[in-house]
Amino acid sequence: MGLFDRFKKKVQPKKQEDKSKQKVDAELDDGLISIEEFEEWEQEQIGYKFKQGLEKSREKFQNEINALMAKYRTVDEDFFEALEEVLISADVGFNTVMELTDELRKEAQLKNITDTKDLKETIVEKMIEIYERNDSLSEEVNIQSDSLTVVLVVGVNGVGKTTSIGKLAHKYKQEGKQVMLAAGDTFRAGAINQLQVWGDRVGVDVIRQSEGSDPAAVMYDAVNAAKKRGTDVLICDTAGRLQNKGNLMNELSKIKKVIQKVVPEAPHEALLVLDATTGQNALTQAKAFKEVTDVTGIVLTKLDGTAKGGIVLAIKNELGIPVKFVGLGEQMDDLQEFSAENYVYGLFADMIDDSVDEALEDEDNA
Ligand SMILES: Nc1nc2c(ncn2[C@@H]2O[C@H](COP(=O)(O)OP(=O)(O)OP(=O)(O)O)[C@@H](O)[C@H]2O)c(=O)[nH]1
Ligand SMILES: [Mg+2]
Repeated sequence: MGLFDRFKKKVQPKKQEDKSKQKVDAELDDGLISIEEFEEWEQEQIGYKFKQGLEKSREKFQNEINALMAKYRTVDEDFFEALEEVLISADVGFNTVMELTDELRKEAQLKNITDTKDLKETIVEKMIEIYERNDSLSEEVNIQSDSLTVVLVVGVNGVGKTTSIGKLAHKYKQEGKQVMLAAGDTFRAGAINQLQVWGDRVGVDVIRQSEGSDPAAVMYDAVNAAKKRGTDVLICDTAGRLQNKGNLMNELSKIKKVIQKVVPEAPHEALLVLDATTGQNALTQAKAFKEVTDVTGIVLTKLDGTAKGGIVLAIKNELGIPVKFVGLGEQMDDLQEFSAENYVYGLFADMIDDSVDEALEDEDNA
């Protein structure tokens, strides 16, 4: 099934939602549901979250691509070079851009596309294709269904580790799981309290020791407590120091060792948090962390704060680590499981909606 057919399926229920909005409006008189309630419900839709969170990227990307198509009307080498520039400026990553445009060149030739406007859909399709190509990388989060799951969260200072842990705790608690947090960042002043605030907000226990104590000791306590209390998911905060690779490597391997004393197959996930607004620097951090520990997935935060959302493609394609979660805002439910389809929808929503509308109209007229 082609990409746009998949989106058609996605958008059709949305059209029904529009209808239900009319119904909602009708019911308003009866005082059954308020506009606020409807908006709240609308905002809970996941596609909508991606659309909202990627607004900055979408605006920049769509404006630039539209400008490009207005300037270059025929598909030629000048057009491809200008397209490469647009993609690189969106942080898609040099190698990924080259791969993408090479394939677009071939596809244009194969399908005999000469008008740049007719290449729009193909650009979107190729982006998803490149993303999904390396399918051995599962985006699925390794959560045990019947025993303790330990999630270790690592990353440099300020990328959003603690915030993401709070949001993750909220997510799993919402799913009915018993969640516990471990305050493993004993290094930065205030870090333990910051995690405690999240624990209180979400309503989950935080295992902590005093500032400056050994993070491995905190983890050991936490895993034991989690096991004893029958916790489902234990999420561990860590300090984000990369200034000294040797130290970091020692610290992380010590933490892993003590966790494994209690749960041999743990940690089930070692999530590296990267800040999308730092662009290519995020890739450099990921490479450095890959050298010191086994990273099982990426949490890409602050996508809502950048117009360069193309970084997701670069991460997957150039690092070979799956993006498992994305941060799309500062609210508790703004951390979402990553989906290539929702992501690309967020990047091109207006264009996709238009194209799907056209297709639906054609169907209606047929
Ligand atoms: N807009 C936005 N802000 C975010 C997101 N994730 C985190 N932040 C903000 O980023 C800032 C840093 O987040 P923290 O969670 O404290 O980062 P950290 O990695 O734990 O930092 P250290 O403990 O200092 O290493 C906070 O102001 C968060 O609100 C996101 O997805 N979107
Ligand atoms: Mg922190």
